[in-house]
Amino acid sequence: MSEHEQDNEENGVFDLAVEEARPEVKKPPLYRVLLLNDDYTPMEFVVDILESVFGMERTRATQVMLEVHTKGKGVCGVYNYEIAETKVAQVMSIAKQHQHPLLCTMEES
Ligand code: TYC
Repeated sequence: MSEHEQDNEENGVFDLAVEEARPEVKKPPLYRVLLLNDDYTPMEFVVDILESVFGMERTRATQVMLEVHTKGKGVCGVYNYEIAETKVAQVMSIAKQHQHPLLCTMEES
């Protein structure tokens, strides 16, 4: 054993590989907010929701509503967790107030 190693052992010091602290670069996950189709919620009501909750222009809101109507579901927007959760809660609350069965969900994108 070298003199140096002996010294280290006596001092309770060992050679350790130390990794440089890397800057935190992880992006927060994003979530798609989805509207689901049903047979009862009026088209006009869905368009109003897309305008008021998701800030869409009427033409875009109408396109998205028709996509949900024909394909079964559609994306209203992509947000961080907190904002997505808030949008879902807002849609569900307004739909409930008006007694429409409209469903809104979120999924990681
Ligand atoms: N399918 C509904 C109707 O014919 C319209 C509708 C569109 C409902 C989108 C829900 O997320 C929805 N009145």
